[in-house]
Amino acid sequence: MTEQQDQSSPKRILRLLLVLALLFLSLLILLLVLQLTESALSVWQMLDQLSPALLLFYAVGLFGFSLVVLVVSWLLLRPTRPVTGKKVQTIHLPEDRDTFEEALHKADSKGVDITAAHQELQELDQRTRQPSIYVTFFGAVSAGKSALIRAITGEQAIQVDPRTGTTRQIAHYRFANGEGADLNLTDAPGILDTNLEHVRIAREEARRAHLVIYVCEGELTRDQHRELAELQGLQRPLIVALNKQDRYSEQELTAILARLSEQLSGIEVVAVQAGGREEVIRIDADGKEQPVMRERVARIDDLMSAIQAKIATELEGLEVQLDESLVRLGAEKLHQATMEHRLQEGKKQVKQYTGKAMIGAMAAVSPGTDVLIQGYLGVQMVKALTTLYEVKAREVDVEHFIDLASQNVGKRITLLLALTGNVLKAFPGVGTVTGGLIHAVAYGMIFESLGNAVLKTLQESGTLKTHQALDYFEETISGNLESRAQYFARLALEEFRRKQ
Ligand SMILES: Nc1nc2c(ncn2[C@@H]2O[C@H](COP(=O)(O)OP(=O)(O)OP(=O)(O)O)[C@@H](O)[C@H]2O)c(=O)[nH]1
Ligand SMILES: [Mg+2]
Repeated sequence: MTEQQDQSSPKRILRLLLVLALLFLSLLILLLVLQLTESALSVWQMLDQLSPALLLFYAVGLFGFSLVVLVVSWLLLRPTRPVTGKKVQTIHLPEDRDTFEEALHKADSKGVDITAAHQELQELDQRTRQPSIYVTFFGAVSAGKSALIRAITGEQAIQVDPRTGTTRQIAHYRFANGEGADLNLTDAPGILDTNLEHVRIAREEARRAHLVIYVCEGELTRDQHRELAELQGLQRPLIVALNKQDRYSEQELTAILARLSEQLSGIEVVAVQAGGREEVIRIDADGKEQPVMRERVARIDDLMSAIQAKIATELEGLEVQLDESLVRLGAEKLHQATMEHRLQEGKKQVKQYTGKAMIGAMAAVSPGTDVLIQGYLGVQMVKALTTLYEVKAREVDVEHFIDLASQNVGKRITLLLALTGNVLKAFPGVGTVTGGLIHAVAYGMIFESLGNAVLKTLQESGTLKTHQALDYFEETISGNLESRAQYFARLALEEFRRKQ
């Protein structure tokens, strides 16, 4: 027999078995169908003989039963919210200038660093006082933002350069040509730059403008589309300026403009030519050719008309949008500062309670009393943290949370005590280690983990999510055991020696 035949015979047997199983299964299904049909027919005959009242009773019963099955299935299968995993916190931001100012004072009195947020309020007040309309030039590096402002204002000091990232800071240029409103033209660093600080500066400035001119030099890339969508999402009034029109033939330009207008429905798109410098060949009187640099002609009329038309028709709307945008920017900064302040304060609290728990464990007079002390301290620590995050008391059951956390601790305390005992023994100069010292180290680790776990969920979701906090606690309590035990052993020993 050949090798090939050898391999194919087990396959054939397998296929044969499969066919037999299929036949058997089909027969079984057929029998089942027949059986069901028979039962259905007999039920139908039975129902046919029933009185109408009984028939109705039967139908209602059947309907009720199906409904219960459906509801139970839905309850079992409905998508549940994950207990762990980051949850985006909804931030309640003040809606107008005065509420924002109030929020600033409140945060200031609590010790939050409000400098950055307060600057936005000052900026808002300054821009409201001035009659100028703030127009920010925003777009990719080297799109020609600075060149456009130079072409409009004639300001020769503005740096224009083919190298990317020329503009690094915000610069304002006043422009009044007697027609319409005075403009304050803002030059911003380019976005889509490798320097993320430049990008941050530009994005923030766009949020401080009455009107944003999005400068591009061709069709938009995916990143540029995303950036524009973000600006639209922030309700920034926009005009798109397609710069460097000299690079395109008339047909090309018409086609690009049409595509841009189609993609950016609702946003006005105009073609411009900021100018810049170009190389031309000059022919001398004696016919000699020589390359020279000259300023390219600027074509900015369409953009200027679009800006003035927008201001003329939408001035009130632009002002309202600017106020809202600046309040929102300031409020976001205040929120960040508040979260940072809470985190730092929270870390301090966790450290303090960890210290107290360690001292409590060392001072415990009889076995078991430490657990009572720690339970009390645990509740106090979590309450202090939730108060810091302004979580409403009715939203959380701290005692229940500590009960659950204690059960978790109970499961691993023997292991923790054994580990800390070993770690402590390894310290030079420690003779026989006392039980209090071992407990102090273990509780140091427990409190630090628990406190940080609670802090993490508060920071992420603004409230105490019991299951999430317990998950985090579980994660951190068992991580880096050795080095954490050593750290707390050092602390406990210092305290122990100080007391002695
Ligand atoms: N062909 C052509 N080149 C232009 C035009 N406008 C600007 N440029 C050139 O584009 C380059 C970049 O111009 P900038 O004004 O520095 O660009 P920017 O957007 O301010 O760049 P960053 O400050 O780096 O973000 C320069 O070399 C300009 O000469 C134009 O209308 N046509
Ligand atoms: Mg520039």
